[in-house]
Amino acid sequence: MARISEKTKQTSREFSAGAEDARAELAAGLLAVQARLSPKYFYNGLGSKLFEAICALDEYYLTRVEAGIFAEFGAEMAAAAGTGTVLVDLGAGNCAKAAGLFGVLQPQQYVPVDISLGFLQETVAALQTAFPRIPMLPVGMDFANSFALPAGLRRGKRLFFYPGSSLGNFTPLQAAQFLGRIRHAAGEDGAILIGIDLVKDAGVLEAAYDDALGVTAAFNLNALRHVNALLGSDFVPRAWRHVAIFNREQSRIEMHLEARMAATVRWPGGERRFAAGERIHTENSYKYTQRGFLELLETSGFGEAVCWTDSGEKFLVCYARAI
Ligand code: AVI
Repeated sequence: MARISEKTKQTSREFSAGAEDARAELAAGLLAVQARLSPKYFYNGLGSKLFEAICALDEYYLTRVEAGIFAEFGAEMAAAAGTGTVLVDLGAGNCAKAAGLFGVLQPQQYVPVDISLGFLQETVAALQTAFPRIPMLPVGMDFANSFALPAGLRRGKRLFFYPGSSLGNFTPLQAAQFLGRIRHAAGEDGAILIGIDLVKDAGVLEAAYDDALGVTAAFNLNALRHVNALLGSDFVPRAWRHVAIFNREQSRIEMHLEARMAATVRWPGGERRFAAGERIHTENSYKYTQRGFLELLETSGFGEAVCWTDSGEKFLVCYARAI
């Protein structure tokens, strides 16, 4: 019989404790007066592919417009940030956005950070072949709640890269706390290069989150399949409808799943009855004005910002240094 090492036992205990935590979090969200589901449950295998498809949609201008800003102003960004930085890419995914800036930024080290280390290591292996002179240090970390950079980071100016308006998925308070943690990790001479979506016409925003092909609807509904797999619940995705609305007062797109008819959802140790029309809140995507975003950066310890936008002022990219 094969022996299980102490390390393996510990890892599997940690793993099942993690699964238990996820089940407790999911059940608590489903039983809340206003039922909710964290947007992190969008991203199982299919969900990640659906998100990639969203980024290619006509209506989802964010990715396209941000890429245009990087293409047009990349050299100015490098002039502001300087070359030879330690480039820490938060939520790196396939690393494509940062890799597009390697030419101008010429980092002395590239540190992509993402939840899934396995996927990141595969991506970095391919990237390393294309950029053999840039040392790369992939890090698997759920950086939304805590932040600890590994030993092995080179000395020198740290440039944190956080594109894609991912900050918009935090509440403004969480966003300030998150930026504060980055500021701490950046050190005295560190800086941030960050992309954020801007407030605009509700019709444009709602179309971006409720596209004609129904890809975002599938992305939202797929979270129920993911929850079924994790919690053992019996959600029937067909019985739910995708809803995306712009809440102007809160300056955020809200995504919900709305029960098409009354239904009781059961899982081991719990159940919830949903009335027809009742909703599960699945995501907020906050939209900022340039002024509001600069204030947020300042309250989080970043200043002297230089910002770039597109001709339609849809999206904003800012470089700001630790102050
Ligand atoms: C990842 N995040 C920035 C996306 C957004 O726009 O808030 C997630 C998303 N949700 C629906 N479409 C895209």
